[in-house]
Amino acid sequence: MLIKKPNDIKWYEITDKATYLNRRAFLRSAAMTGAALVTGSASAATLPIERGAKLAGVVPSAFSTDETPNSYEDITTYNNFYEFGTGKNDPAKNATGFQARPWTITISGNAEKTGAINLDDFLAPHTLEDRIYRLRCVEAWSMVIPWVGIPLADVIKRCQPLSSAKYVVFETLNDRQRMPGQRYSVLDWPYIEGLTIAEAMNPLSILAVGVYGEILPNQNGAPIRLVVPWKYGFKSIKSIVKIHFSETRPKTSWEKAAPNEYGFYANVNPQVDHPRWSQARERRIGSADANDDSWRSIFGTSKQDTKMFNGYGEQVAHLYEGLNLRRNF
Ligand SMILES: Nc1nc2c(c(=O)[nH]1)N[C@H]1C(S)=C(S)[C@@H](COP(=O)(O)O)O[C@H]1N2
Ligand SMILES: [Mo]
Repeated sequence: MLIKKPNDIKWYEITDKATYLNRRAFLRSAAMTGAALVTGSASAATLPIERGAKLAGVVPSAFSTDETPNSYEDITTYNNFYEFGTGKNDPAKNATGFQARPWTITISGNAEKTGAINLDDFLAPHTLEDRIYRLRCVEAWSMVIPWVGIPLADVIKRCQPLSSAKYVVFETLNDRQRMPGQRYSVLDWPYIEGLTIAEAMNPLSILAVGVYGEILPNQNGAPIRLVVPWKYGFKSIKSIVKIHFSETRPKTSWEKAAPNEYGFYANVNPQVDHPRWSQARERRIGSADANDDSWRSIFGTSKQDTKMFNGYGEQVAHLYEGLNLRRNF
């Protein structure tokens, strides 16, 4: 075959973003005209590349922090999204052509309302809120991100979980054509995460569909991702296609990969170190020492203290009363 389908393009064949986008645009227009060769340049500039469309009707939230948010640049170029590569800049480069619409979410398990629903219908009953949250990655860096999202509790209530539902399980899209990082067995795909029902119902838990008032960039988990700001970033699963109500606790992706390093709870806790590094401090991306990987910076005092529950203890500490947080890490 002369023309490869877009799906056949491997991300490791991509030399740079512009070439990739041009090729995608070209292939798409070729496909639309029945694979006839289209001359001229199908302009990459016509694609929504750098920034998304503005979201309408977004209201502020009292849960937002007044700390200065990171730049759009920081938030969209320093990412963890292994479905698009393991380097921090890989998702920004490799997710540009990802088509996040149309999108279907399937709700299953122990609930009254289950089934497949398209994203627009899923979101329709909800009011979008600005939620400026701290994000603390287990790798000891942090950011402040102005998300736009909906309270997860409202979604849960609409599903009417049965009393037998103890956990909510989330799954990322499983498609190695569209998510080329899934061709590498760095994790047991699809990416899976979970919360207890009480955690999911906490008012801080949101499903985010935007950043800085605009639709979620692909590298941040388009079109919809979880955000649980008191837990390490890996709990905040991206590009969700399944929400499942379960009686039993799921084995999450990072738990499966390294059970002694990444627990189910993954609450931010400066007193419980990762087996391979301290969690006492964090490096705020964009700050003076953020890109200083020197020994002095890593072990020195220039970094800021990490707070218990990432500073959200007032809202969430009660969820863990009586739980040994060292054992249930
Ligand atoms: N599906 C999926 N979700 C994911 C990840 C991933 O690799 N795949 N990485 C997690 C990690 S480790 C972090 S820190 C956050 C990063 O979110 P951000 O890139 O939007 O800042 O996404 C989380 N959600
Ligand atoms: Mo992370």
